Amino acid sequence: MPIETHYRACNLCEAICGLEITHENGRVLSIAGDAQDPFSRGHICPKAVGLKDIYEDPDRLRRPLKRTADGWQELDWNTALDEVAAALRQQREAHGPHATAWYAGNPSVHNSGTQLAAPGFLRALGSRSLFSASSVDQLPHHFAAWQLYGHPLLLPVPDLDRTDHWLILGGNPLVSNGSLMTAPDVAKRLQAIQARGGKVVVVDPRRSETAAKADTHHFIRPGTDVFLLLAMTQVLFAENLVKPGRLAGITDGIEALGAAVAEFTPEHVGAITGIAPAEIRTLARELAAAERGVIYGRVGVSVQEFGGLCLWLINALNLLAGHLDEPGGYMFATPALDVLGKPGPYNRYDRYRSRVRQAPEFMGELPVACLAEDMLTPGAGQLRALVTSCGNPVLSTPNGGQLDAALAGLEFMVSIDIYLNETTRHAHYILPPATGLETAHYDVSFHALAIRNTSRYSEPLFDKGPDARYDWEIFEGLRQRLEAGDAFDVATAPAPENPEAKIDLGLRYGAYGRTGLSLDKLRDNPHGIDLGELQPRLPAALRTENQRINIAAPLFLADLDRARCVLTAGLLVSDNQLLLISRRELRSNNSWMHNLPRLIKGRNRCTLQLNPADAAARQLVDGQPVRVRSRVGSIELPVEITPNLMPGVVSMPHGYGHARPGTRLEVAQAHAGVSINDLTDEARLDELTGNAALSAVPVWVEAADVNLTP
Ligand SMILES: Nc1nc2c(c(=O)[nH]1)N[C@H]1C(S)=C(S)[C@@H](COP(=O)(O)OP(=O)(O)OC[C@H]3O[C@@H](n4cnc5c(=O)[nH]c(N)nc54)[C@H](O)[C@@H]3O)O[C@H]1N2
Ligand SMILES: Nc1nc2c(c(=O)[nH]1)N[C@H]1C(S)=C(S)[C@@H](COP(=O)(O)OP(=O)(O)OC[C@H]3O[C@@H](n4cnc5c(=O)[nH]c(N)nc54)[C@H](O)[C@@H]3O)O[C@H]1N2
Ligand code: SF4
Ligand SMILES: [Mo]
Repeated sequence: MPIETHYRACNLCEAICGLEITHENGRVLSIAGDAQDPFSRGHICPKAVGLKDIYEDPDRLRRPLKRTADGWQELDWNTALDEVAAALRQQREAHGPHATAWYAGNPSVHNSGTQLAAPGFLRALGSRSLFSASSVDQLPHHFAAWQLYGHPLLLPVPDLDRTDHWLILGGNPLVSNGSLMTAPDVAKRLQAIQARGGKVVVVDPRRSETAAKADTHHFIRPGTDVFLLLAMTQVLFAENLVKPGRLAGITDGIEALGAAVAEFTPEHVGAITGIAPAEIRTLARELAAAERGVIYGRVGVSVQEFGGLCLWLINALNLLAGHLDEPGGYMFATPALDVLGKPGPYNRYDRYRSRVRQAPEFMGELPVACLAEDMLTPGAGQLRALVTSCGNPVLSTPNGGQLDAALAGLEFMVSIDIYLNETTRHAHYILPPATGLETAHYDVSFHALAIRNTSRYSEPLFDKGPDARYDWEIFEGLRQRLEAGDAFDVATAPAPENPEAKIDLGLRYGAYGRTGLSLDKLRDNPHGIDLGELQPRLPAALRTENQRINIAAPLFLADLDRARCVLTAGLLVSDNQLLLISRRELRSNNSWMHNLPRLIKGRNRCTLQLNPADAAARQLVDGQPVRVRSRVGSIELPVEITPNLMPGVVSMPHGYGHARPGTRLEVAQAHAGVSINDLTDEARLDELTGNAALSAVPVWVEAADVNLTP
């Protein structure tokens, strides 16, 4: 066969870059950026080659596995689906539907098959014990969108290509490639802001890769962004800089907001944040003065105790400064495929609570920080079984060690996953779907979060082969069996429905349906279709009952009391403790791409970064192994001394900690590192939204008395 070229979107992160892949006889020869993709314009990052490496990884699972006394046994698909469905039904009969929990991880939103087919399975499962990576990531964003705009998925994004002032809190897009902001080649877009005379400002306890390229960087003490944001809001009111423009007519509560923030002057919050009052004033004034400006916050301000308040205030500041729904500001995409669903009021909040801690449900899910305790605490309603899909919560959720132990005690667990890893090793069955290059893909979520309206569909590159199942076939297979019970007969059951039909229908009835957009049209345009720059969408897009924005929503105002208490009492950190934060790295993706030799090779990146002053105070030298302890655990890793960390703050990557028995990850085991989430504390939660407070964990750091192998 001759060398052929295939075009598809990379589904490894939110940037959705177009790829040009050459291949011959079922082997990938090269992966490059697709220069003809109108959105990504040829950009890729080092992770893109991971698609070839995942496809070829000898450790990737291809057939269902069942745990037996003699180890893992391969099963054929029908037997595996029959046995799993029977076990799930048995659990339901024995303990009721809610005793079986579900955890969906991050790649769920990067897989249209999973995204579209999992809901049907969950309806058949009937459990409300649903958990996901959203509660270690972005619930505050959804919460603010729901409170202000009426729907949790109505998320504004920075209009990067037209802004002249970009203020970033707790995001490192030059490494993450952007999040809740789909913007391929963010580095070039950032440079373009500077080239047209604009300014980029970063607020981060670490001088991140993005901060290094910004015009200004401010260190902030982790977890205190809420105070900075309150003070910036106070400055806008105090200095008469509030100018919501055309949105004034549809916004309620502006006065009430001014009254609520009045006490939070820059002088009042300066000490706790570590940012001088004059600098706080400048941050507020510059945002207000910018003709086209935007303040944007991401993981760093979302995974903290006041994540909900932070995201509220980020939205509020954009509105007050006249940047909401304005070109160059904070805008809403108009996706080709609508993700909001049925019109009508959104009421998925506090309809039920987590079992032990009584944390409220939001968006139909409970905080994953509560998952382990709801499994471990005996009594009525105890969680006995778990289904995971696309997730590795042992490494990705707070106090992963506790969850690790809880999973070992479950009566039944099944994982839909491509690896036998730290989490799935506890499963009784693993069902591995075809993945990546073997699948068709449409970015259901990320076109809706993109800084430009675009649409792109990817065909599978390789045939998955007769022995593999797509993720949607697995979900549909389980759904049918749960619904039919003993009456299920594989010979007569209808073939699982390919969710692609839903995409086609959505496109035809969507915002661009009239212009002829359909799946066929996307098939004819393999580089994707540009649908133009972002358009103002308010008030029509609002989903609030009265079609107005209440910028002083009562849930936020009430939550201010928690912030007031902390401001009065100060942070609960002793003199010899440091505050732990996380970092991401370019050649890795959360916990699951460490088994790919090309990406993991090189120096050990699982290090504890700390400031020279903090190192000197502890008499530590670069590279020395240290022990890091928190309320919940203790780990050891080498120290990396760098002025890029704010004094009093330490940083390490998440997603490591692969040295656990019973996994099938040969490469990752050799680069095991340790898990930051063996230190993060499940008790630390943003009580408003249920998001885990992974940032600003108080820890003790001291020299380790044993040598670590590098
Ligand atoms: N301390 C700390 N913890 C964090 C973070 C942090 O910054 N600091 N970040 C948080 C964030 S933002 C996130 S999103 C979470 C991520 O948390 P998780 O989603 O729980 O973890 P991942 O590492 O993304 O694990 C992905 C899993 O999906 C599997 N997988 C990959 N591709 C496929 C596929 O096509 N199909 C199926 N079925 N499975 C697949 C992988 O094998 C792996 O088991 O971690 C969070 N945890
Ligand atoms: N290469 C790579 N890309 C990825 C991922 C990956 O693992 N690797 N993960 C993907 C996922 S799931 C996500 S959600 C996105 C995340 O995308 P981003 O949010 O852009 O990524 P992070 O690197 O987590 O950036 C968080 C920043 O917040 C800072 N920070 C920590 N605590 C605080 C705080 O209290 N206040 C402030 N102001 N800043 C703080 C950290 O120092 C860090 O620079 O990245 C995605 N892209
Ligand atoms: S930036 Fe994200 S989407 Fe683009 S190539 Fe890298 S991993 Fe893929
Ligand atoms: Mo994430």
